[in-house]
Amino acid sequence: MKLKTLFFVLFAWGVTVAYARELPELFPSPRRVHVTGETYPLPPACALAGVSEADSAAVRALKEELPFRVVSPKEASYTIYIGKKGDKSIKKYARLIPSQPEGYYLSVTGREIVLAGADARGTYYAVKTLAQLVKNNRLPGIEIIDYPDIRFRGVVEGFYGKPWSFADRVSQFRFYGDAKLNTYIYGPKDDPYHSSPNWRLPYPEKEAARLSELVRIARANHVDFVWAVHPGQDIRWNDADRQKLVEKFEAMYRLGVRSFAVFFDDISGEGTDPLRKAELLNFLDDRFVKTKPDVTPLIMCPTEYNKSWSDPEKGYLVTLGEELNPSVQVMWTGDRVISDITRDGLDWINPRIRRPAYIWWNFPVSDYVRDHLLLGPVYGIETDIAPSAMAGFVANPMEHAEASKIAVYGVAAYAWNMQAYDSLQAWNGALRYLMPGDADALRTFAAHNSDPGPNGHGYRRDESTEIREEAVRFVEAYKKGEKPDGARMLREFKKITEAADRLLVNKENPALVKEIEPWLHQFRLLGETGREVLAMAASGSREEFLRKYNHVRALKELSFQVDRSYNQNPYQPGVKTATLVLQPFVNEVLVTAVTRHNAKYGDTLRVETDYCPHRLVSNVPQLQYLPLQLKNNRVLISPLLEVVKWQPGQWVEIRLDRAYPLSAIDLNFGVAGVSEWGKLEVSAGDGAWRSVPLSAKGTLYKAVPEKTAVRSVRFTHTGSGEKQVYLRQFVVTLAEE
Ligand code: LOG
Repeated sequence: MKLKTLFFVLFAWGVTVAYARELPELFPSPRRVHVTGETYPLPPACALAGVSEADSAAVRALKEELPFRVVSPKEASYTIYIGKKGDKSIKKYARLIPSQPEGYYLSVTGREIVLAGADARGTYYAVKTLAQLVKNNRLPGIEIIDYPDIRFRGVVEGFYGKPWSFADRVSQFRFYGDAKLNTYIYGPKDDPYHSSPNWRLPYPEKEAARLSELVRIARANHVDFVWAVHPGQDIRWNDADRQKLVEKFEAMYRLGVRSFAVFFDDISGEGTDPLRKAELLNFLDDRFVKTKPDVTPLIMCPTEYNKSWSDPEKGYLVTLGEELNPSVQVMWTGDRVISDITRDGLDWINPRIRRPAYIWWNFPVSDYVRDHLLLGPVYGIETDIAPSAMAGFVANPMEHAEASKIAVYGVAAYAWNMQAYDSLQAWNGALRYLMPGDADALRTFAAHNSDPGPNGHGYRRDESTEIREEAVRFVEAYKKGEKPDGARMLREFKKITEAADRLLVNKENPALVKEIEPWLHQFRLLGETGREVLAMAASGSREEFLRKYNHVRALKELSFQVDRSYNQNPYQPGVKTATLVLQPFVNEVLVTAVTRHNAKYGDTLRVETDYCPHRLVSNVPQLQYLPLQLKNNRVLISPLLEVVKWQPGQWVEIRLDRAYPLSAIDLNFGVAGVSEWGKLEVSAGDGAWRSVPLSAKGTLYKAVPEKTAVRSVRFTHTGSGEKQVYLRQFVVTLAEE
């Protein structure tokens, strides 16, 4: 039997179960593994064959991760062969190397280690896998054949809000190296030199130097640093702007960048034109990308970057598909802005753009729900999609870089080996990777901080899954007047306080602790509050109840203070935790307990739950599910950063829980001329509407209604044709009564 055939017969056995248990967990899961059952001590001295030719990052990683002494071949009884297909050092093994880019063959025996890549990156990944195999200073006898499903895997730093810091990015690149992620797309919306109008200017010297340093560090971890420009909001389709783009790309090239992207998301006006866009991109592709042999294929993000925003009649995507050079990659977020990635979804988009979509997955990005953390497992990305149906897969993270690694870890596992993807396994792996010593505490925290709460995108996640049914059961029984056993809920709330305390003093991952600290304080208070409301429900005496009641009020006040003190961004300020299951649980038990107590003792204790009694009603699809915020006497719609497409006759209304006198209504749709196509009206709730005049200052509009009480405020598009606006501000201020 030929060596190769023998090898595949061996592989057919798969992982020998008995030894698999001994094997350290490999991440991402290799495609084929055969363990021999032997284990060997790490060689103290060995010869290195192939170092001079092999990829330098791979050799460096090998020396860093495995502590051994290099000796001459004559002295050595052990040899490490390292190299890529075509190299002399690994010639003997060439036939075993998979043909896929970035693939590798790895073997460990009592005499040698072979690290043979399909290319330089493959060699590097072989080393990364080898490092994971070390356990108690021993290595297993093993053979691995491995390669990725998806060609470009990684992260697009494409969110609104505070861009990641230099240190954040350095830490990410090291992590991507470990996770076999090869792509980082730089596109933070709040970098002025990325977007309009300053995309035309070069970076100031200091920032340029930092970016250059980042590019170098990315490369050392085999990560392509893709620099993206976002010129669409003010681009003019003329030669001057074309040249400005080329100049900017040239400047970035001089800083070391070898991969480029052009984003046209979240823009309106001229820049949306697909034909002009294709012309410009082809120009950049022909004149810049293709003239430089070391630059990778150009990536673009269209304006209609998801199915729900695409207008088949106007043929935007089809035009791009037909006109764009075939080598240009086209990004896509799925059926919606924030959405699952499905086989059907790809079957829809790929024929239109005439190429496999490059997935921009909007998870765990939280720029539309900044008061929440999205730390749950990665799911909703289908594993039966043909890998060739996706040109790339990048995740858009939270502005919390370290915390985003939980989700990025899942994406790495998925994109490398979709068939082997196991959502919970990847999640647990991520928690251990981030905090080996406190993984269980981090798990408790993450399990209750995963749903974004109601939001304009209608995107929701599971949360508190392990305790959810128990919470429902308890509340139902308690409301019916039974005395349900609260032991499990009590245990969970204790676990929450313990987890918060441990994480607050954790020293393993200070970056993570710093990012989540406000939420840890909130989480700790939730644990305490949960225990105390359960005590109220179980309380036998009036005195004890009152004591617990007063404590809960104090805890609620403290929680309110955390919410008002930290994370005060102008969009969704504050700090929310466990809002899907546990906060509603606490509130329901509290309300029921107090109501019952009042009835029994004739007391008039009040309960404050922090929910907003007012409602937003709208027939503008993008606004329908936006939550309202209540800030002192101001009721406001959570601002949106995307372009809102508003059709004639469509309206948005803030409906108060009762009629109030108002002191002001403030609107900002990011455009002037609003009163020419829209009208603002108020109603006392009797069905009769009266118009309120608006006074303008730039794009800011203000109305001061007469002092009669108002129940509803609505703005209607009364003009003709679709309007494209930004919902920057819609605030109703209640007057003192
Ligand atoms: C933006 C993105 C933002 C994300 C989530 C794309 C292509 N663009 O609605 O910058 O982080 O949604 O809010 C987007 O997704 N617009």
